[in-house]
Amino acid sequence: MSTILRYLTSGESHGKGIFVILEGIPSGLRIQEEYINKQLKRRQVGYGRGERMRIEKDRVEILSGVRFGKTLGSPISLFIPNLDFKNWEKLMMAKEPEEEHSFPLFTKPRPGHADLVGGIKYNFLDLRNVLERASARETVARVAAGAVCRRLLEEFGISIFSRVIQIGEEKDNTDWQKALKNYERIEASSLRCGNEKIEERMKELIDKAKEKGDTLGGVFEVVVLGVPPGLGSYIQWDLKLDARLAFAVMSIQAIVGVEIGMGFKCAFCFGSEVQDEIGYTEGKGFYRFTNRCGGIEGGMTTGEPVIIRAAMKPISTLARPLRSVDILSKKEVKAAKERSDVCAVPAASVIAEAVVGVEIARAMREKFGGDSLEEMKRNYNSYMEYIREKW
Ligand code: EPS
Repeated sequence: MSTILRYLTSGESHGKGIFVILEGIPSGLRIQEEYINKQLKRRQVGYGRGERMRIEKDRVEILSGVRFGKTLGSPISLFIPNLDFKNWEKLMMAKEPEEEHSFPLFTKPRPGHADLVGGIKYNFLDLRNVLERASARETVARVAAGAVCRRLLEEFGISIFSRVIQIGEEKDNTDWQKALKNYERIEASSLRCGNEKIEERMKELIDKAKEKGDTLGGVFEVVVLGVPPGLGSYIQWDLKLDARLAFAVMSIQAIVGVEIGMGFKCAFCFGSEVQDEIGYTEGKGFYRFTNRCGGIEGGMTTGEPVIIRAAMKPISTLARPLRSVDILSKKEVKAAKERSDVCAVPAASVIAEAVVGVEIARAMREKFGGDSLEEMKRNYNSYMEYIREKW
């Protein structure tokens, strides 16, 4: 995978804040804090979110890489303060405490969380040192970086959408084309669900899980429109765009499966039911009769919409905790009970939009290069013209 566009995040869940350095955005791209904030806000909403979201009002500060509203081509650093830090200062300060102060150790690892293995690996008896960084609070940074990439993609007519298609057993079978026609509803829905009745049933499921002290996962779908053909490549394993998208989405906390297009269903169908037949008309050029492959063939975009779905497992912090073992006493205990969300699938779908945006932006930068946006556009336009004229 090329490093033409990359980002690094840092920050602990209850530390001072979350940081990201994004490198590889060409110069001359208009970007404002408000644009990023809009995306940060979309990540914060969602039925089933816990108390923390009432405390945080995520707002970004652009620290570098932008001057007079336009990118400089230099690394862009973004900072999002944790408003909850003021309640955690004593527990999360960077400097050594001046006087002895005692604080409770986190010693009861939660099954499914990074707590236990993280403690073993990094040699911590206070598992807070693990959970602070393993926490999905980190995803605020990905959404911030993704927002800048989304802004870049807009310049090329590329847009990214997402919706929730399943919570627990409750499914929305509407196909994406129909669902996108009603995208305002999805944006306004606290579950990012396009269907009011299904949404109600999903909410009931979440309420039931909450009553039982349990949590719920689900499935979301991300759609990318406007991608040119030929992003990614078949020539080397780590250049394949489907693999890169899967990696990016899988890296989001609690994601356990990713599929592209028909995905797993392909395994149960005949080839004739899976492949997308090719057509050609003068003027329009080559096209597909269907888009079962989800816009990617041979690790490259076909020019059709890119369709990605991912499964999120139920959050591992349970109000009615599961069995665990205290790492100090080695005695059986109930796992630690932290304040947490019951369901965060809608937030995960917005985070997935962001990481998909980064991958598509990177693939665009690989294909069209350019140190300035103008140069990148020139290269893009000449490629599109070549396709129109020759293909
Ligand atoms: C999280 C636990 C909760 C979530 C958090 C992710 O935080 P807290 O422990 O402070 O209640 O709210 O998500 C966010 C803070 C966020 O911004 O999404 C976890 O353990 O992963």
